Amino acid sequence: MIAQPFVSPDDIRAMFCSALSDMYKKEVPLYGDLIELVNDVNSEIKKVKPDLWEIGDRLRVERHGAIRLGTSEELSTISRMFKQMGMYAVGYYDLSTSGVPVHSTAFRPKTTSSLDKNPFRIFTSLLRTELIPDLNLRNKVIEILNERDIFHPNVKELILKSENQGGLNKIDSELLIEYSLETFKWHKSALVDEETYNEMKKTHPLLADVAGFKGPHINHLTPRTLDIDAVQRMMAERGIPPKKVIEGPPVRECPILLRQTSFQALTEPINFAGSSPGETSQGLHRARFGEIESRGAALTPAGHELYQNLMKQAGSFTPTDNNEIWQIRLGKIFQSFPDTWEEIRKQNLAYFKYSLSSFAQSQLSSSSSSFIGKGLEELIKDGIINYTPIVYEDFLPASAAGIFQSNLGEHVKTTTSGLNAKEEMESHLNSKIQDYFELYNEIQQLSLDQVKQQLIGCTI
Ligand code: OOG
Ligand code: NI
Repeated sequence: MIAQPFVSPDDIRAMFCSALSDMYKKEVPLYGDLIELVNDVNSEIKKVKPDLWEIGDRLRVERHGAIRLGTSEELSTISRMFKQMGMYAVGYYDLSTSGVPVHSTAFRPKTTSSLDKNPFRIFTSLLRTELIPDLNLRNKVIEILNERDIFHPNVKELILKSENQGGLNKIDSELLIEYSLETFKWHKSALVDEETYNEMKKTHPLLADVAGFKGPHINHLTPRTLDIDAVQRMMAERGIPPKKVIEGPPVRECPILLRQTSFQALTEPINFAGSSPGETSQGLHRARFGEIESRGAALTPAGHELYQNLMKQAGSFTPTDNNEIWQIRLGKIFQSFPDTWEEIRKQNLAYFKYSLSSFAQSQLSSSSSSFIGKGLEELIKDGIINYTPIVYEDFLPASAAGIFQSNLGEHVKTTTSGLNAKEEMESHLNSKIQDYFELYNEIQQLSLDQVKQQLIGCTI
């Protein structure tokens, strides 16, 4: 028998992303409407601005999703599952500082070629049961979570098989996707009875969402748009109720980081587990929504610091604000964040990819000596080297907390504790969480090294 070749993890991720998106479209038809709206807006923008730096082939398939897990064992298995799809833990987000009792990471591809192929990411939060103040409830939640198994047995077998043999063939890859969807699907039947559900919800709606169900249903998927302000305006016109405000920085000539908005979470009917066999009662649950994002340049630590300081100056969105007022306020404050790529680069606020200009390429064979002795700045000035911003592939903790809050409703904010939470998460992932600044820096440095190779003799 001829051995079948292994499918590349990048291809498995692309298949998984599209299967998950198809499943969610069926489960939440409004998400399908949102995708249509985003595709319409993106096609218009592409017509008017064909040279936009952020347009790539990946745009039509680009998504992120989010799940909320209950135990470290779940996190551990899911990280092994995502690894088969070329997704690794990048970035640590402690949301307990914003009053949400979880900490999170994002599983995503890391290399430029994998990102170009399909940048699918899943924002993955883990409930921190130690932040549940009532001890009885805390123990009850832990017990419920320890009893459930969110993975289909075939998934666990396939992960092991892939780990042992170094990959999966086509048939196994398809099976992995088929059975992994089981983990992310919606369960109309709650795992707990009405009383337990209400007790958890009263303490924090997140508890009910995580421990109240059989699995970590995907709670949103997010396509990427080239004009989030247009999508925000048009959502209401198309009967998609928008969130009040766009999270993140204001609209700019040079987009930075991440801007996000969503439609309000649906109120969905659920069946509680009966307290005696065969008996059920019904209730309503709010968790699932659709989100839109626009991505800009990845900022350096200095850029992030400036961003955070400016956001602090803006204060917080109050109930009397609306998106327009808020965006105008932000726009004014962000005047002190440079808005040309040249200035942003000179002040080292963002990461860039460097390449040889076509002019330089044509000169290479004839007179490469003319580059000798020149530094990066001079070569850029002379039109020898071009640069483009690197897209921000990650998340913003304050925006994430805003998204959580807007979709969970009002609740008591839990307090934070536990200094070593990140290390603890890493111990369950069996690896360090990748620092995203390091990743962007590597991509930037690699591009510089390549240019240097091409221009041997200059002193970049
Ligand atoms: C995750 C919210 C975070 C984002 O885009 O910032 C997120 C959640 O609600 O579970 O997806
Ligand atoms: Ni999101």
